[in-house]
Amino acid sequence: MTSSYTIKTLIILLLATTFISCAEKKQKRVINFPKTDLTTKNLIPKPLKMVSTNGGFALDKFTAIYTTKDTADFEEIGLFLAEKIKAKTNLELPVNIDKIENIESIIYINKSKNAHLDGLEAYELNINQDSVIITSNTPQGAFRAIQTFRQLIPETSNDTLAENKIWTIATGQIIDKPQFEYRGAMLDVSRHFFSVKDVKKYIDLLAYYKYNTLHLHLSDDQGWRIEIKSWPKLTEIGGQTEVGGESGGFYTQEEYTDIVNYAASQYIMIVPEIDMPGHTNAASLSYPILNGNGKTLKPYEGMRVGFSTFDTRKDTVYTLIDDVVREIAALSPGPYFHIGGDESHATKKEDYIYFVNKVEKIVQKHGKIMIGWDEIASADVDSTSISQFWSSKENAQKAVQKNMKIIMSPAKKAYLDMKYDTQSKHGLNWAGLIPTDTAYIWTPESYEGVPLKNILGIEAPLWSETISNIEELEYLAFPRAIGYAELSWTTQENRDWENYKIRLAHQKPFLNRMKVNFYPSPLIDWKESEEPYEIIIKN
Ligand code: TNX
Repeated sequence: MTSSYTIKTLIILLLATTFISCAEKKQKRVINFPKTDLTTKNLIPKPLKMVSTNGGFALDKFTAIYTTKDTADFEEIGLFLAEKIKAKTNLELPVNIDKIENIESIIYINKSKNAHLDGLEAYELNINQDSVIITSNTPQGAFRAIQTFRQLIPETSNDTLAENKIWTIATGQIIDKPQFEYRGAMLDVSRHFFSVKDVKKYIDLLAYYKYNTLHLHLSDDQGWRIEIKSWPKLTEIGGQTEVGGESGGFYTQEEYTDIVNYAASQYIMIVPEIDMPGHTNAASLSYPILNGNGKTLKPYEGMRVGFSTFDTRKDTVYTLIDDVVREIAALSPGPYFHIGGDESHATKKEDYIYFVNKVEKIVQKHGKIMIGWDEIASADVDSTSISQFWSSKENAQKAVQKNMKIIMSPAKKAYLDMKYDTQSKHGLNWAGLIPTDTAYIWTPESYEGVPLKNILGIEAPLWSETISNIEELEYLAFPRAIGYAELSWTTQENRDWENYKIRLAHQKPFLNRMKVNFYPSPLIDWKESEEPYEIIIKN
């Protein structure tokens, strides 16, 4: 036990005695809860360990939130929780307010070395009769714990007393940490552009299910989506098109930074991707000197891939890439820069290898770790670079031989843009149909012979050829993205489709409240809000 742990324990005890004595002065009320069971709550992703103590914690207007104050992060997490509690229950809970008259229970977000677990995102949640104690050594862990707590708050209160509504939280202990350190979703903002507002909503939903990464596919044949100050035509020309001839669009550097900061406030990192040397029609249209396929350039608003390439033997190409990586890297605090590298069918093999080798050095020069689609493993890449497995088992094996880490995104299982079934309103089917159960029932830990030790995590890509607004995005992403959250957080022994299916069914009230246009998969017996607990209050 560290000394800071002891001090914090004392603070808690002090708070506890103070609020109990306040409560005594104003006549302590007694609440009789029915028997609860924390272990059967509909949490996604399912936590590592749960113990039920069968009692109740009353979340109501007499609850206050306290946090460790020596670091601003924890206080912000407390404010985030207060905001989410307000949105769900309309309760306005004070955060770190000294005056604690009328307080009967506390939620304490405590920065401390966890007694049971370590790891960047590990946390412990202890729910007692009068206190909820969240413990983590990091703000990441505390933030993930808050998501668990949000999910434990019932959608409806007991309505026996309209004056003092109580949301009963089952008591017990949760000890939790993720299986994989990289838990991502990818959004293609190139084939169709999505506004900052849409991206923020997606971030809110991903954060609720403990994702920690959003990869943005910022360039492709159909559009270049991020302002590059040193090469302005990339957006002035390359940003004006999208699939189907609609209007295109791009993020200014300020808007991109706004997305990065918004994501960071929910402990989500943005991984920027500039796809090259193929998928570069929009870039070459903006600066024709980059073009390497020898054909006349035209704006491209179709869906076919594999026809474009940079001229890998021109210095100007690398000058541009150096500037692009430099400008984007400076705006992206995360460790990664994604260079695409997929489906470069118009690039000769030796040119492709030459290109990837050179670009890897540029990415490293700007202080980032390179990620690329699985094809990059055919170049002489470093073991520190990361391969994203989407289709080729052979490429995945090459990455393993090079001792690279791999992000698992196999198209047949993890592509959010595949149709659910033949009736699906949006989506493609080249990798097969992916109904909600197929998306969940696979084992990333041992998929296609990739050893667990090489797996950095899982990412679910959402390509946007067939979707152009947030409703369509939500239709393809939900509910499947919820399953990928569990696959990447929860260990294999704690996963089970029959059990998951029930927990998923109970996500409907949340998805409705968030106005998510999810696909109501017929495989799921979707549930409305549960009946609130019958509780008896004696004053
Ligand atoms: C393949 S996956 C692609 C994308 C398409 C997607 C459509 C990958 C690395 N390349 O360019 O948008 O299929 O599902």
